[in-house]
Amino acid sequence: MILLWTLVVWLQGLVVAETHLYEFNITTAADKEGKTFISINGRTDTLGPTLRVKSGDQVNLLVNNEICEQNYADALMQDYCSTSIHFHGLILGNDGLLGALHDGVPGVTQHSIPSHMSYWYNFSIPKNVCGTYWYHSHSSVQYGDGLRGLFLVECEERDKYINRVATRLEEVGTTSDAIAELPTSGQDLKIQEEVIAVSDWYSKSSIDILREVMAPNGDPDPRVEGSTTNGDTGSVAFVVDEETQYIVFRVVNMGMSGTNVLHIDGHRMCVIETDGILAKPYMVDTLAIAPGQRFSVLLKVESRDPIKIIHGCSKMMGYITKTHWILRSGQLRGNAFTGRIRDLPGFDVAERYLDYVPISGSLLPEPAQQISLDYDFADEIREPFETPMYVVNGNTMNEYFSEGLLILGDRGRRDPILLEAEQVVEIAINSIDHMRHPWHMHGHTFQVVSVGQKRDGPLHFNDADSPAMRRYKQDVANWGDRAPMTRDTINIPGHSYAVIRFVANNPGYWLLHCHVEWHMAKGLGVVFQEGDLEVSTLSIPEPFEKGKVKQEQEANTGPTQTSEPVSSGTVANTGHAESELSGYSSADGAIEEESTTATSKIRVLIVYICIMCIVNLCIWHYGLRESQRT
Ligand SMILES: *[C@@H]1O[C@H](CO)[C@@H](O)[C@H](O)[C@H]1NC(C)=O
Ligand SMILES: *[C@@H]1O[C@H](CO)[C@@H](O)[C@H](O)[C@H]1NC(C)=O
Ligand SMILES: [Cu+2]
Repeated sequence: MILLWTLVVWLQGLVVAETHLYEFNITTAADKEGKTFISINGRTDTLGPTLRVKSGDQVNLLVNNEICEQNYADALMQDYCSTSIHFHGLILGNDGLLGALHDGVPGVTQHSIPSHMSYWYNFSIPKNVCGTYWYHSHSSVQYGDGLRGLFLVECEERDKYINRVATRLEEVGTTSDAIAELPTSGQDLKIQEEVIAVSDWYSKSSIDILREVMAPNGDPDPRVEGSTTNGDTGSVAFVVDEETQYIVFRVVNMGMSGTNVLHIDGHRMCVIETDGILAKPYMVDTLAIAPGQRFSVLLKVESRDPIKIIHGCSKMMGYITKTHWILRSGQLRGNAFTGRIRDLPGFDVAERYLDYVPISGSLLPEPAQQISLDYDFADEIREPFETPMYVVNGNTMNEYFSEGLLILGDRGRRDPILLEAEQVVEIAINSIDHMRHPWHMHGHTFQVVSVGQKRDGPLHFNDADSPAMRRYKQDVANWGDRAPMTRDTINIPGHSYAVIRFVANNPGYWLLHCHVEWHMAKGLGVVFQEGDLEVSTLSIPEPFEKGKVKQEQEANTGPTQTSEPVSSGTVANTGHAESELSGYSSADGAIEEESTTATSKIRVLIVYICIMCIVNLCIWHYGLRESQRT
């Protein structure tokens, strides 16, 4: 019987795994104000279609690069014309191909996709990956111009967890911060899912701003002039179904710079996810999201009246302030918030690394390798664009990149920083600079062991008596065997540090970089080498000419069927975001082509036959026992 059960479970696994075939036609377009931006599949805003999949699914994404119609002589524009896609936060398994080959970093893991060429990103989502991710170009400053979108991975475990947290909130209310003693299963509650993807906004296109940033005396921090929410520069409304009791918001900062802040008037938010990792429920009044970061928060809808969502997007001095709305059908917006973002209850842009801890796991053991990285804006470094650059331990990120590919053994001017394979590695990222920077790690989520406060200074592991070292030691002792906050992007205060810890068990070449697009262009990051890599040219997917692929595609694609996202159990995905200006609708339908392939249909058929056989077997088995009894 156990054998049969395992078989059924295994077969169910097969049935659920779906193949998603996506195609991105990437072009340039002009918006209403005449600003040039990058459009995916003809969209009219700077947010691409949402890709929504399940853990274990296969994703086959065809990218067609039609960004530039002509050839350009200048280096910045040439760089801007070719492209690549990075799947931010997705730690892909090494199934057939090395997971690193899908990381989408030109010069490191792939050749960039030239004008009028195409490229396949084919990979499967590992079973243990579930949560809120996004995709974006890793070429030039294209993501700010629109080459970005949500990548949402669903799974039953997450839905059940959200339901359990909501059930607990029904019992204990939302006043205490930490919510403990979750029930083993949840009640029947109506939970609606919505997305809040925020970004800063500029009146010029990113490539025009980049020209100014890379000028001989270019400012690395161009002035933020506005913000967008779900691609919209105005106020957004989330329409709540009549019976909805809770909303789970997936919050993503897809911006080029600047922390965003959210506060829901008269309500507290319950944080349950940090960058794809389920977190122990923790109530906050105000949420801060650094560029690249994601959170899921659960909101108990306490009022049937219109509810304000107050949104601040930081600029050099202060915040761009917007009011969005949670409305019942037919309700109108009220008066916008007129106060100051800094005065919101619980306002704090520092990482709450002591509060947002994962639901399981423990502090990784003492590291075998410790690395300190000091970063600063270096006025004297002027290559290769004759402009001041950022340096990390004296090098700019561009120096690690290769004319060929690191993953094929080609080398840049600096060798990548070696990580000890299979060992626990600890990295202190030190801001010598006075500004706050959001750092993102490719290929790993990490434990945030310690984060300094402003002016704690750098952490050097050989300097036993610095303020940073004292805080770090205290934090390590405090964790004991509890797991620290785990994520892939972290905000580091000026004149301070963060210490991250992970196991170097994912072979590849991985970037660790500031996620401010302008700072990345100015070299703020490093490249790690992890493991011994033997990748042959044969296993590297190559960009190719489009004409040739079309026939292939027709041959491989079975009957096309647009699959509606299956609403899974307790969390209904209704996607009601509606907007004042451009009628934004949740982008699930925007994907042009999503189909199960013919082969997977055959597989489903086989599985169906198998299940019927098993059912028959069970009936026969049961019948036999019954007849023996009588
Ligand atoms: C990716 O998948 C598509 C079809 O789904 C196939 O035509 C193509 O050859 C695959 N490419 C790579 C590099 O795996
Ligand atoms: C992309 O462009 C090709 C060629 O124009 C077209 O056949 C295809 O349907 C387009 N795909 C999408 C998703 O818009
Ligand atoms: Cu990234």
